[in-house]
Amino acid sequence: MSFPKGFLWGGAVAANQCEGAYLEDGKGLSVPDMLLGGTATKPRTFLPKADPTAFYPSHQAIDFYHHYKEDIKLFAQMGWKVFRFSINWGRIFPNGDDEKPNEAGLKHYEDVIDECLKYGIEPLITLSHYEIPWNIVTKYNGFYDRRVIELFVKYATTCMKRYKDKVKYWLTFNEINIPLLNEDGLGMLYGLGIIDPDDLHADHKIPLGELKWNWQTAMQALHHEFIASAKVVIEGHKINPDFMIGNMIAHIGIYPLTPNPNDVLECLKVDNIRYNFCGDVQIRGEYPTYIYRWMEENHVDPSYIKEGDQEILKAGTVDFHTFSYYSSNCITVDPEAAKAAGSVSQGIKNPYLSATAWGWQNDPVGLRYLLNHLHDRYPHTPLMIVENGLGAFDKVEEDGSIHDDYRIDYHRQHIQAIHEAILDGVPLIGYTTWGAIDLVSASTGEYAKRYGMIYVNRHDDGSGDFSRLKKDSFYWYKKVIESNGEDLK
Ligand code: BGP
Repeated sequence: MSFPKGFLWGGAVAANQCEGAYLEDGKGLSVPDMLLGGTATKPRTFLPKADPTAFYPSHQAIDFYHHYKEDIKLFAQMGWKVFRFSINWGRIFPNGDDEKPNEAGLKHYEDVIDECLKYGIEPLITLSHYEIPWNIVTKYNGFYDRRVIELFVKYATTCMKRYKDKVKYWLTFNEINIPLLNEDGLGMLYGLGIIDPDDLHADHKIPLGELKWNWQTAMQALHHEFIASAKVVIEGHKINPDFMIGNMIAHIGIYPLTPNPNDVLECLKVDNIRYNFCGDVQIRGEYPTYIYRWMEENHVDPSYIKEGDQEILKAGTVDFHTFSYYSSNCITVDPEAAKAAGSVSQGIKNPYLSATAWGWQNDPVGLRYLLNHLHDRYPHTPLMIVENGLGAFDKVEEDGSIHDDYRIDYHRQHIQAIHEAILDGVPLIGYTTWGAIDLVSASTGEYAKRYGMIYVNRHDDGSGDFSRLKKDSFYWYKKVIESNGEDLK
């Protein structure tokens, strides 16, 4: 048995990481526009007031805004069946709460969609990929404020009505669980639009009142995103009953560091809170029982759950479940053992795996495990991997070739693992590689961490003419798609 007929092969990007043109055609500022670039060892920094003299890689990104025709043509050459991209909320409603949408923004995405359709590429649109309008952050404290639910629903349904005959696949919030797993708190800002009060400068005060960055704040805002997402599912199906509307979860595989039953139990708890909770709400349509004890232990008062919310969650369950997967790490209750094992990005090192320069451990077997786990948990929900890729430094040879065999190996191993999961009986409908074209990294804000199968000549010192080059992985992925996953050589 091979990959199913009609399997959705393709690639994924996010508007804020590729478009650039950050103030063009009426677009308003959004969260990533306020973040300076970092490096593998120096995190991205947040400036609550944009500094005109500083270099923000995402302001130009790879200038996809003006290169989309050329780029989609390259995607078509690879044989893509689907292209996942996000609409930047601030291009449609520059302040997030404007009365009328910005026609130039709507028209721009319509052109991008038409360009995909011209080549028979199915658009898969993420409605919110860390692109909350800045005005929503400063005026409302992001999704902490219940009024933002309706603002998001208005934005989402405006897009859905406009593109209803052209776009079938939609995702509401990218990596909705990100506030639950980012220890540095960036997930609060990216995912929920809430600024750390410590980051507030005197000249940019926000009426935060007593609001703090804590679980109470995060869980309330997250609840509002659940309601917003469910409402968009309900309204979306009225706009076009054939829409497939999905959720999106960030999955990092986790294992107990040792067979100590306490490590195993801790791993289960972490898995539930960080990774299962959001999917359980969005797929089963209700809060899982385990969350109530955790909320109590973490001083979360659920009084933000209002009458009628349960019904909305039940009626607004998603049609398919999508997720990102890059790496895995370990969990232990023993701080000494953790120290001895060493740490990697967002967790404890697994001695059986190797890691990239950014500390992301490569674990294809973990992907097969996860696919089986998700299918067991949600047996009636189709699954799709909408992000998987390798961030690496690439070298351009004198003749313009780029030999990224490490990236080919990464994707080969993961596609093999996916194939095994399909043989295990997992109903997977598609796979979009992350990046597919180089772009600005979400966590570090740099160009140097490249994911693409298409190279973009643009660098962290602001140099580069944005020209595109095909990497070896470009030709490899084309073969994979042509053979529907048979030819992985
Ligand atoms: C996911 C995000 C993407 C993307 C990717 C890679 O969390 O949804 O936007 O960027 O991770 O992460 P990074 O760019 O930090 O390497």
